Amino acid sequence: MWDVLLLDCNAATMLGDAAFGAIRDAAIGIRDGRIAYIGPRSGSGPAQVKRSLGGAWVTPGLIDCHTHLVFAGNRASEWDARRRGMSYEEIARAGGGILSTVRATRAASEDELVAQAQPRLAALRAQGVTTVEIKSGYGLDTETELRLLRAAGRLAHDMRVSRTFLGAHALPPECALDRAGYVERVCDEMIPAVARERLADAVDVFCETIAFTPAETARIFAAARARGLGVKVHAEQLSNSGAAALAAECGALSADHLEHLDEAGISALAKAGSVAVMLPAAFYFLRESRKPPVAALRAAGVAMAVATDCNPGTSPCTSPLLVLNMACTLFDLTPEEALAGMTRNAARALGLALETGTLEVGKSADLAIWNVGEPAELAYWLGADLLRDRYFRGRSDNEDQP
Ligand code: DI6
Ligand code: FE
Repeated sequence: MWDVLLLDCNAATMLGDAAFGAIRDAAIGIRDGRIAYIGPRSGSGPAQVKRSLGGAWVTPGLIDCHTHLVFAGNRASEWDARRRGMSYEEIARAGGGILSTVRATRAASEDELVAQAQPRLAALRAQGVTTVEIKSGYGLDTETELRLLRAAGRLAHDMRVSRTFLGAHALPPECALDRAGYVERVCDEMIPAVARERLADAVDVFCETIAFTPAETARIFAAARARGLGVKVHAEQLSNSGAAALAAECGALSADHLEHLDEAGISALAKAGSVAVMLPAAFYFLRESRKPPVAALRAAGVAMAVATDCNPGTSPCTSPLLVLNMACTLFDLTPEEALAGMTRNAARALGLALETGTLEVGKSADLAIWNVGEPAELAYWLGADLLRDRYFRGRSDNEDQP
């Protein structure tokens, strides 16, 4: 006997040979928060509650596997300066950019950080997100970095939150003349504290000419590995530094951005099984022109994920559905690749592939239910309100409904 049986629906399981792993006229049985049955209606059994979905499509709950959702303030004025001709690098070198958000974030309490992040998280939820990754990186000192991760942990209501420590996001102003000293603090003070208090699952580094070098990145990855934390990297966004290959060799869960990724980087990701995370909203917002090598990644069999990169500087985006469209329109993914990038492959990028990301018996019943005629419409409409319901661990957002 199942707790809930969903009927009159089509399921995009994101598994198997059919496009989107589709099962038409499907039934989904849920027991103890997990998927207990997914298949044709004819194979389903008794349940305490039956819900008819009126022909809607059910997909895995969306997974936004790369965000910087917790921060204070915003950078609308900086965006305006860029619009008038200043570059992101120029703003960063002039002490703006990430460091202006760091100033606002250091001045904010944990409660304020939670309160400011909540509407952004609500926007993701309203578009079917059931798992979100949240990075620190706007504190750049031990106390504020830990505060950001604690605030992120408090957002885990009706939503799975995977936390990533990104202390190596920028050099803090007080360490401007002591790069080595800051990297040492990240490795010897911050990562041990994060691991001790179990405040993050992984460690990320912004490896870029305006941030950290490959040698510094390697050192930080070694410290993360030594504490049993996963690694991921912001790589080849504005230039090619070989960071994706470096991360792959450390067994990275993912390498993210990748506009300037080269052949060596592609083979390294393929060999390691690391996920390539596409962030088209940042590409759009920075008016970049160089696209990530999607065709070569596809040919090499590298799994691709897609995420919002929600952050105040380069991607103030809280719309995963818009990002699905951008992945197709700007980066040439197919609608099916884009959706796999926000479900199955995004779960892999977070090390959560056994728990969520596909509609499969045994996985958490994390579902998004959509008012669309075909799943490709999820990547097609711009700004439409498509979500009918969402289940997290078997619980509907409209739990009162019959
Ligand atoms: N890459 C990005 O796109 C963001 N961080 C990063 O490492 C930008 C963050 C910001 O500008 O606030
Ligand atoms: Fe980012």
